[in-house]
Amino acid sequence: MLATSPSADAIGQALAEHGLFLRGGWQPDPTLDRLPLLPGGQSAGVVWLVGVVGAAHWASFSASSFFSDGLPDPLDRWSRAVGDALAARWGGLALYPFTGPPYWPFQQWASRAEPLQNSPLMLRIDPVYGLWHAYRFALALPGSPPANLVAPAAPPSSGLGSLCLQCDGQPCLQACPVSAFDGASYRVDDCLGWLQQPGGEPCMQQGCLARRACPVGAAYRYPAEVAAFHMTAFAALHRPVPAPVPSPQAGHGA
Ligand code: B12
Ligand code: SF4
Ligand code: SF4
Repeated sequence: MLATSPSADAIGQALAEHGLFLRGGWQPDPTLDRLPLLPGGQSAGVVWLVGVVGAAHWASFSASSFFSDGLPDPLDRWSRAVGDALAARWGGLALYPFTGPPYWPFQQWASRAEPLQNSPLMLRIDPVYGLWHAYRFALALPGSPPANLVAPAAPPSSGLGSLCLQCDGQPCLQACPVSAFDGASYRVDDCLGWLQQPGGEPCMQQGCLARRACPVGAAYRYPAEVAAFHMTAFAALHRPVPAPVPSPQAGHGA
């Protein structure tokens, strides 16, 4: 078994083949984090977060058999194929954001791995990528974390980060046709109801207009094909129903 986790460079290179990005790592607390034991029976020594940034993964994913085999949940199945193979290579486990409920707290984990901030859309905002990043899996690996693993300052548990507090006019809160976001909550049923109407076409074809209104990381906004893929999955899987909110299993969350 490895004495230390593979270097961030080695992981990043392996991910680059798939258009995925290493977003950072964090050292778990064996008691508090309640992660599963690894295949060797030991506790994870480090957890690396792997995600998409803009549409960098799209060429790899859309060329894979998962994209065109006609079976459900292509992006999640592609993620599993990549994540499980890398976890096996390094003697660890891949954990996924879409398995649940209960869900692994990926946004909390992300804030332990990289300098993210809270946004009014409830998505974590990145200073470079804006709202155009999401997670495909986490690699829980054995061994000690690298010595240079530095935990970022965690965002406050509530309240906006400085990017959003200083944002002129907060256009994300003005852009939704049904005002689904009020800065403190998200009326999912209002959003989903609108997406079923003819007026919801711009959201369906270009992506959430509130998310697109954000000026941060504009260069990383999803192109139409990628946005439409995610919005179709979101709209199909989360039909408006009375509470509770339906499970966002497949294809969700990019
Ligand atoms: C459930 C869920 C939802 C639910 C939210 C229900 C609710 N009101 O809580 C719904 C289905 C609405 C949703 C929607 C979206 N989500 Co979502 N969601 C999740 C999921 C699977 C679980 C969250 C959870 O319960 N965690 C457990 C708790 C203990 O952990 P936590 O870290 O504290 O999680 C809190 C937040 O994640 C929050 N939350 C999660 N998503 C959302 C979305 C909104 C709008 C709100 C209000 C809150 C919210 O609810 C949790 C409880 O407080 C996570 C993946 C994950 N495993 O974290 C993705 C995740 C948070 N979602 C994500 C994304 C991108 C979206 C969408 C933009 C994607 C889409 N188009 O489908 C949409 C937003 C709607 C839109 N108009 O585009 C990303 C966020 C990435 C980031 N930059 O922060 C995640 C991390 C998935 C991923 N693969 O990366 N989501
Ligand atoms: S538009 Fe402004 S307030 Fe909204 S998420 Fe972007 S930076 Fe934050
Ligand atoms: S997808 Fe459209 S309707 Fe839904 S929250 Fe975004 S802007 Fe509003």
